[in-house]
Amino acid sequence: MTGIDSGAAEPANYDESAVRTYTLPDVLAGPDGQAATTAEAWRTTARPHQFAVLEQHVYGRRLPTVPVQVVGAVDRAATTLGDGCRAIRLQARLRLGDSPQAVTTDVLVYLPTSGGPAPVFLHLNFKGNQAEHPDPAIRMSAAWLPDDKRGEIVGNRATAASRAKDALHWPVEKLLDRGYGVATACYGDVFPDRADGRAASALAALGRPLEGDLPADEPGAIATWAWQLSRILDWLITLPEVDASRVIVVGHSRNGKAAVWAGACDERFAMVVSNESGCGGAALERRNFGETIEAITRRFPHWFCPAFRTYADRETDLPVDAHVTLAMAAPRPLYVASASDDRWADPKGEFLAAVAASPVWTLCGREGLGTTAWPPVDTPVGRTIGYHLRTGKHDLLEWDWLRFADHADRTLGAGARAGADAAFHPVQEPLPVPPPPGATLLFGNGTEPGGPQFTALDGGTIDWQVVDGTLVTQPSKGHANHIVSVPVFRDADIHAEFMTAPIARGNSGLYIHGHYEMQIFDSFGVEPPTDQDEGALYRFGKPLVNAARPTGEWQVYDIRFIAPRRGADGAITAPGRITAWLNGRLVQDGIEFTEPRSPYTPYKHGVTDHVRKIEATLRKSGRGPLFLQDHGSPARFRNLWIRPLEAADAP
Ligand code: GTR
Repeated sequence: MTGIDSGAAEPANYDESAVRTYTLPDVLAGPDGQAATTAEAWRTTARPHQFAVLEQHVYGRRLPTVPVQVVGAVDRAATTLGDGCRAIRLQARLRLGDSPQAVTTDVLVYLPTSGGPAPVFLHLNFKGNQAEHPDPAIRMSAAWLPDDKRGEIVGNRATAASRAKDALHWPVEKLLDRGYGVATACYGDVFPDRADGRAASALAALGRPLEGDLPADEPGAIATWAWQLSRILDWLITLPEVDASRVIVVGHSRNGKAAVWAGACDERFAMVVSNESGCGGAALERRNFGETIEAITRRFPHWFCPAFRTYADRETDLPVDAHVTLAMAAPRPLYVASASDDRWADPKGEFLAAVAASPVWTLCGREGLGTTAWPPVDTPVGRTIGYHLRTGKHDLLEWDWLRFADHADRTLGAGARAGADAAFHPVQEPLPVPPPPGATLLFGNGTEPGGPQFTALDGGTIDWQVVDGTLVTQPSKGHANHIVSVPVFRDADIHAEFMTAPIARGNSGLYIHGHYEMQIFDSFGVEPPTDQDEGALYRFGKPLVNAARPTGEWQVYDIRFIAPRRGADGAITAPGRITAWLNGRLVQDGIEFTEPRSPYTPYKHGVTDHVRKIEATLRKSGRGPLFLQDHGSPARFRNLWIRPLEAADAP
């Protein structure tokens, strides 16, 4: 799905050094030009003002709500998709409005069969629902579609040859497996994507002017597609299986422009995803890189409001820019995705718009993108705004979707993998990070009056040395000279700063409760990292990304540890869960675990009476200490602290 016409044949500037210097309009400015300084002022004054400017100069006026009715009955069936994935499939034809000219749109939905109401990803497609998935029961689209040369769309209608042709771009089974529902409809249902498409569009039934000189702020196709997304939402949120507070709007390319505008017009969308929406979407217009206002309004005169065209070759006069469009999503989660070869969409301009939108999130008390450095390829970054630059061309692929799901897991606490710790976003720089209130310091820099809050495995004094304010592992032959914290805890946030040594591959680890090891290992540059590399929950889960730094550099773990719960008979009744950040990157996202798997636990090696006592306490109370592992390498530690999550464990 490279869109219908990638624009690659058009001449464009692709020279970064030829990008003009520019000043962006102040996204926080209200009607009097004064910047909002509170979240309240943003909401009540600056946002409505900036929204109106976007309506007036880019997308046209927001289209009105109309009643939505299901035509006939909803076709509902339990089905089995690829990989034996079970799903509920819904197909419904929705009539948008009650005028005789009202258009209809055909919506296809798959919902997971387990769990409560599901969060749902909604996107518009380019070739009809039947192109989106191999399920033979999907109804053929009746929409007007641009002909293609592959015989899939002939005479402006989809043919059977189009079935499943876009399935690579919609990983339904993978998303269902992650606990998300998915919904789609064809953009052609409400506005045929051609210069004279207006007359046959939904705008006729909405009483809009169809030809001649249109008002400067008259909405076009993008506004109409955004309106279609909202009307589908009207229906989706009536379904008991849909979590109405967690519908995520996604769009690719021109449909990405529609998705960001839908998110701006309709704050019921819980999260907004722009996939390579480029010019007129997420990319800054002021950067003359790739597609321009001149090119887009000449090739697609029907997409924007007429006023937008007047900014061709004078982008710097536009009173807004793409950062303002993106900021309309605030304070909700936003995700901006680019692709490295998609120069026409200006990947860097998409990133910079997300950077420039971030102050709105800050004002609203959330962190925006959290970085100003354009990340390397295939390295997702961000906080409430997420961003990635996928390797490859203009496209929407499974990898992109799974990153959107990661972002939704994290920011909305949605999906099967999200837990109560979705909001765990520890500060990891600059180092050292001081212990927060309520934390117990186990070792700071060696000057603490009580000394390190650790004992040797026999309960006696540790033989690990304090050198230059760091606690240095004293390796032993049997790799069992671990040390164990005096304080015990059940659920806790654990912070550890460490440096690996160039011996025995820097092997060490944080053994939580002596059973679950967050790995410390020289894994810098290892791709792909395994469940034995740094960032792994040893033998349970590899890290989501390799965030390891080289040996000799300080690194930092922040771990939210939720201990497994056990019944009276000792059997696990609820799994444990870990969310962990390593060096500013999320490496474990609510991973669940049950019985310990490591053969190296201190309950098996170097067992002493003291260790046996610890094990007995753990069995009885669910509370245990933190062990620092000796694995033959003189790893260094500093600034180790634990913040119990339960009042009973508070210092
Ligand atoms: C291109 C257009 C882009 C983008 C793309 C698509 O021709 O110039 O703005 O929208 O189409 O939709 O694939």
